[in-house]
Amino acid sequence: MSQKNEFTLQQLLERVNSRRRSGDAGSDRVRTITARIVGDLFRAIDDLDVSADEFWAASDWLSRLGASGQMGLITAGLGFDRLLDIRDDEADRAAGRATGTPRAIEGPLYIAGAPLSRYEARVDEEGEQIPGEVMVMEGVVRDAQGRPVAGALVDVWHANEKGRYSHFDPDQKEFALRRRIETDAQGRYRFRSYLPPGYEIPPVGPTAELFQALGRHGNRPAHIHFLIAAPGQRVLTTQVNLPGDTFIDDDFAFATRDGLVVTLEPGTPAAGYESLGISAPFTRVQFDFTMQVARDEEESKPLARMARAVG
Ligand code: MBD
Ligand code: FE
Repeated sequence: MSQKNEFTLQQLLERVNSRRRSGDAGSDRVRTITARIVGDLFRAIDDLDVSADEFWAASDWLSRLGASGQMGLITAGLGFDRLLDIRDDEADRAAGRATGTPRAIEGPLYIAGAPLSRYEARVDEEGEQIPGEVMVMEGVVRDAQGRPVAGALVDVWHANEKGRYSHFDPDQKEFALRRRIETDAQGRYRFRSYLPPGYEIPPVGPTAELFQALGRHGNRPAHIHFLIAAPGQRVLTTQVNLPGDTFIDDDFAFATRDGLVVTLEPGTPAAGYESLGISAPFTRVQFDFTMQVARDEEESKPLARMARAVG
């Protein structure tokens, strides 16, 4: 009897990874990466003696993960987002590029197109009810030489008092706690909001399921996200952390960076901040951003990761 269709693991893997339709070039890059990942998984299943039940449970979990929209939580929680930052940092060091403000992961909760204003903004909603400690964050966007960058777009977003982000949370208005601020002629920006609490993954869903099984928590320390773009400058994606949070050195997304923990200045007098509706002492946060020179046009495009992925 001929042995045309009976395979060992290795023979099967070779076939899976070498099949192609004649005349259809496809993508060598996709083939290379797919072959590596499938091969690594074949070996993991074999080495760890993964049962059929375990395999199909994992497959079902992945289906539910995709349907739930929580893929971005899992990539962050399993360290992939930080890994990409580590690799970019290494590439910068190897290329001798000025580092400037450390990068920090974008995370899965950015939404493009937030309301835009010049120099200053209220990131929180105006109103009687102030859901946290009043904060003004302000500073200058600088280039690698320390010169102010006028007309930089500072995109800022953070969680509400319950640790939830607008757009994903049906209880918040569109673009709540999301704004874009264009720096003035001196490169300055400032905004009023309130000190946000930390974030916790949804308690029910595929992410919580995996983290439970891993015995891990799903907490991020209090943080504020930034995506800063200016002509000729490399887009800077980063976050600042508020000091004093229990999880500051135990972020489930591994995104805290030593250079990005800000100092709070409580009791700052209101004088000079009236245009932000401030009439009593408040907590000030001072933070300057230093950008890198863009090596090419691509590096200065103000695209978030979703836009990069599809475009
Ligand atoms: C967040 O708020 C966040 O910033 C990241 C990276 C992941 C989940 C929630
Ligand atoms: Fe966040």
